Amino acid sequence: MKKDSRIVLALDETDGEKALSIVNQVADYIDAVKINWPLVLTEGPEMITKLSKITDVICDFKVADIPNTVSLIVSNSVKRGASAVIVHAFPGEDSLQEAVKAAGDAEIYAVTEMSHPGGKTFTALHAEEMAMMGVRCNVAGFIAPATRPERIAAIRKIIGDRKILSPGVGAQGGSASSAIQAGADYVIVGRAIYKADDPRAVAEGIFKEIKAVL
Ligand code: NUP
Repeated sequence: MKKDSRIVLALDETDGEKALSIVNQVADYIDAVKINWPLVLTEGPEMITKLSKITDVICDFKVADIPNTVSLIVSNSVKRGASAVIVHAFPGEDSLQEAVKAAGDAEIYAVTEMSHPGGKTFTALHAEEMAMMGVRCNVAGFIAPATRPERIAAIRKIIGDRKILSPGVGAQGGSASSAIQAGADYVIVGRAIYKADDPRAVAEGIFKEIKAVL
């Protein structure tokens, strides 16, 4: 994945045509597209392949399962064109190891702490341990919350120069510049861009906001 705009578009728009149009409008302001179940369930997994012809695709399937099932989900996502897959860390070290193995040359990102308020109930309590485990398993990077930039900084201290992708910007109240300043490599932005009247203008605004703090 390139590291230019530092913006990953979370494409949870469920209409395939609209989704593709949004990606084309903002293509030069994003480093990758992240897709999740909403778009895959409406438009099918072919969407992974279609989007991978435009930009890098991160499959945010938050895989949380036994190692064999994790392996099947990750390897099939990569076969369809995913450059990266997001998995949960909490199923444990064997599942995470299997994800990294199944990804091959693609990347695995492990969730440390979720960005919504409920993320504080369980995930936040074990985020540091999950980050350490991710380092042992050699994941490419981690998901840490833009809604709590101090938590990005805490994860950064543990993981060295592995990557941090940070969701929660815009609709969930987090700010792109605060996340980057706290140590995120990329911000993940969904509704603030894909629901905007002018997605390109919003993407450009976030791009400028990030450039101003780099
Ligand atoms: O902790 C997380 N928070 C989060 O919002 C981990 C995630 N993967 N996400 C995803 O990021 C979420 O599923 C959605 O696809 C995107 C954020 O979208 P938005 O709040 O910017 O619309």
